[in-house]
Amino acid sequence: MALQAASLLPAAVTVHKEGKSNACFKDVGFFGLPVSDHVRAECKSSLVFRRRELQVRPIRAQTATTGPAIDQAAPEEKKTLRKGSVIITGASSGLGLATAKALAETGKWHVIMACRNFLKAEKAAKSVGIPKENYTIMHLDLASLESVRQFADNFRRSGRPLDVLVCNAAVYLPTAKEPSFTAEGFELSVGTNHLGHFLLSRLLLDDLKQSDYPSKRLIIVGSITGNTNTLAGNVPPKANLGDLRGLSGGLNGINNSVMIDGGDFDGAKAYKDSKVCNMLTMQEFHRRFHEETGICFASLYPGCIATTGLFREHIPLFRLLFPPFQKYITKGYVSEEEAGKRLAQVVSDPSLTKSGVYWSWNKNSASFENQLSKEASDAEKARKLWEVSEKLVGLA
Ligand code: NDP
Ligand code: PMR
Repeated sequence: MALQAASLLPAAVTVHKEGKSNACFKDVGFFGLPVSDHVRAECKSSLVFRRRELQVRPIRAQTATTGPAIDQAAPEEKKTLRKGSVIITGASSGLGLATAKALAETGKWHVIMACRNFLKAEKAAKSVGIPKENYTIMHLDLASLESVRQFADNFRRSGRPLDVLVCNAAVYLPTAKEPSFTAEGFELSVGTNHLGHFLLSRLLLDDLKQSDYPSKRLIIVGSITGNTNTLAGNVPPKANLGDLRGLSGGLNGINNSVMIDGGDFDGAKAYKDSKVCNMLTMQEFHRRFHEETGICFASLYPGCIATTGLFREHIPLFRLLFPPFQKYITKGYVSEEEAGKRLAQVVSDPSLTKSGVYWSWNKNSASFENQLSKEASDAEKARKLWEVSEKLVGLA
C-alpha cells in the first residue's frame, strides 16, 4: 500500500464522532415517530464551521463527437493488459469499502481509496483483506473544496491513469437540530454529498477523457429515498429541490436558507435532496459529455444497506431496529458485501455500459434500468442545478 503522505492536508474541517449518538435529536424521531424528551435532553451541540468566500473560474465548452481518448486510442492489447484504475470516495466504510474489496480482489483493479481519515481507511482496507498492492489511500475531504482541488492535483501528480471515478461518500444528519457547514460555508449534507462531488467530477473529467481503458465510467451513487415515485421516497420529509432558491443563495444561512428549496433546516431532507442532486448531476453529465467523450455516466440504488455507518448519527433505537425492519418487513435489505458487488458491477461489468442510467437490482439480484422520479429526471432542473453548482464551487 502506497500511503500518499504528500497528500495529507491540514486538519479536515469535519469533526467526526463515529459510533456515538452525539447529534441533536430532532423531532422526527424513530421511523417518523416523536422522540421522548429524556432522549432529546441528551442532545449535545453538533459541528460548527466557519464560512469562507467563494472564487470564480471559467468553464469549458462541449460539442465535438469524439474526445482525445478516442482519437489517441491505444492498441487493443494495451487496453486489456493493464489493471483498471478506479477512485472511490468514502472507501473507508460501508458500500465504498465493500466495493473496493470486490474490485481489488479480482486482481484486475487498482483502487484509489479517497478518504478523509487515513488511519481509518488503512485499518479498514487491512481488516477486509484488500491485497496491499491493489490499493492506495489518498486524502480527500469533500467538505472542503480546497481539499477537493488538492486531491485532484495530487492524483494527477501520482501519474496514475483514471478509468473510473465513483462518487460514493456521504453524510446523513437526521437528528441534527441546527445545520453544520463545510469549510466554504455550505450546509454540510448538500455541501459534501453534492457540491464536493460535483467539483471533484468536473476536475477529474479531463483525466477520465484521457484514459485508454476500454470502458471509462463516472458513477454517482443515488438512492431510492430521493425518488418520490417509490414508497421509501414518500416517507417524510420528502426530497424537494423547489426552484433551487436556497442553493442559489449559497446554502449558508446568512440571510439565506440552508436548504436547497429555501425552507427550514431538516437534516433528513437535506440528505434526500443531496441524493436528488447526485442523480440529476449524473444525467446532466451524460447529456453534456457522453457523446463527446465516450464516458459512461451512471447512478444506482444498491439496496438498503441498513448496517452501514450512514446511520451513525441516528438514535440508538433506530440503529437497532432498522436492519430487521428492512430485512423482514420491507425486504429491501442487502448486506454490505452484496451491495459492494452491485456497485463493482456498475464499475466493471461489460454489460452495464449504457450511459445515463440509474441502476437497481431485483429480488434475484439481477440489475435493471430503473425509473427516476419526476423531479430526479427533470432535465431543466438538472441544467439549472449544474449552473448554480458551478458558480458555488468556483467553476463559473
Ligand atoms: P458509510 O457512512 O458507511 O460510508 C460513507 C463514507 O463517506 C465513509 O467512508 C465516510 O468517511 C465518507 N465520508 C463522509 N464524509 C466525507 C467527507 N467529508 N470527505 C470524504 N469522505 C467522507 O455509508 P454508506 O456506505 O451507507 O454510504 C455510501 C453511499 O451509499 C452514500 O452515497 C449513500 O448515500 C449511499 N446509499 C446508502 C444506502 C444505505 O442503505 N446505507 C442506500 C442507498 C444509498 P469516514 O469513514 O471517515 O466517516
Ligand atoms: Mg425506509 C419498500 C420500502 C422501503 C425501502 C426500500 C426503504 C429504504 N424504506 C422503505 C419503507 C419505509 N421506510 C417505511 C414504510 C418507513 C416508515 C416506517 C420507513 C422509514 C424510514 C426511516 C425513518 N426509512 C428510512 C429512514 C431513514 O432514516 C433512512 C433514510 O431515509 O436515510 C436517508 C431510511 C431508508 N429507507 C430505505 C433506505 C435505503 C433508507 C436509507 C438510506 C438512503 O436512502 O440512503
